[in-house]
Amino acid sequence: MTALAGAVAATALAVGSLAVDPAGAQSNPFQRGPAPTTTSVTQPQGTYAIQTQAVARQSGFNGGTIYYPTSTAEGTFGAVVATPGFTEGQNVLQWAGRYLGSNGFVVMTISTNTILDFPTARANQARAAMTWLTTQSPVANRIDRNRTAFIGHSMGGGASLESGRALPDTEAVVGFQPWDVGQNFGSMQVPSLVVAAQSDPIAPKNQYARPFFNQIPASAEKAYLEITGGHFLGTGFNATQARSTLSWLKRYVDNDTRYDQFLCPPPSGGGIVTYLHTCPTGS
Ligand code: 9J3
Repeated sequence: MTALAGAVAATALAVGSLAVDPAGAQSNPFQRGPAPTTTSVTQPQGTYAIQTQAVARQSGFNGGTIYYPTSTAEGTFGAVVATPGFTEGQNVLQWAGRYLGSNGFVVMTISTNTILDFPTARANQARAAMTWLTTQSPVANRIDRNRTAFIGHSMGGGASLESGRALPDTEAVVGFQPWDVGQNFGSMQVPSLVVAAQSDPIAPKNQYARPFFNQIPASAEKAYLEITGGHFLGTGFNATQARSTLSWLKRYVDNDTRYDQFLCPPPSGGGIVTYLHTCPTGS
């Protein structure tokens, strides 16, 4: 179900126990954490204390690391599976585990079955990992399994787009310098953020990120963020890339419109070369 439908369902089930704001209006049941500021969203660490847990190889994927908020006081969190690129280990997405986990998501970075797997194999593994994370993992009860997202670098970014296309009930996808072959994302229904690097000879933006963005229909909601830098931008913390990633996930996984300010009007500065978007606003 979409996050919006989930909100309606959750509201119908949980009415009476939900927090109310001082004005008496019902608050967003998926909102987590304090209101963001222009400073907070560009820090490598958010406000939640997090714990990490190593995951051994499982059926369908090669294990990984879970980053999750220690607190259960606010209820469950959305789930994010993060997939690395060709020859890369899960460590390249440690920054995303720490940043997104400490901002209120349960994140699992995964290792792929072999480091040479191509994007479709990576996508299959990411979806297996999401199923395991949300139903069988030690943190499954900390997760709202109706609120999921896929992110990844390079072939892991292409894999994330493939997973979103395959699972239209996914809330959001983010691809960092995505790379893939033989794909068309014209049937995408999931809000998708595509992050390109300006100087990337491995996944040149005009061959990969930009056509992927163009293929995704505007009805899905989409953005193309091009930043100065090279192919490995997605393998470490970059404040501009992180801010847009967090805002995209908060907006679509958590319905959190407090982050609209970082999506529309579009961000500028911080190395942004081009930002194309469907400019989502409101709830
Ligand atoms: O995952 C990636 O960094 C994609 C790179 C790539 O050039 O694959 C070529 C086979």
